[in-house]
Amino acid sequence: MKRFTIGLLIAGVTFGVAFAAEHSIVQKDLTFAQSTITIPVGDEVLWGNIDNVTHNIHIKGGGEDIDLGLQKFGQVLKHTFDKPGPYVIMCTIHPRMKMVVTVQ
Ligand SMILES: [Cu+2]
Repeated sequence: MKRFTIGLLIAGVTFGVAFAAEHSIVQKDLTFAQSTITIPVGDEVLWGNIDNVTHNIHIKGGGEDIDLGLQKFGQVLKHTFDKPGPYVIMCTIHPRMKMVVTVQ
């Protein structure tokens, strides 16, 4: 019985870790490849700039206002979303570049 309980506990921990995932979104032609994405709390979003210009990632929502800085061609910026809510992601260099990450 004890052995069984420990086995379940280990399986539970493994299961929990397997659930944290990464979501990749590229920036191309001055747009985000996806305008919206819905992810679970704790997941990470990666933005990859494949435009031949410099972009920026600015995150607003969930009581947070985060600037990940400048992002040159080929560079990947990432952020882990630990709190639920809608987040507006934008490029401050090209203000028309926007997307929404919904964390639930
Ligand atoms: Cu930009």
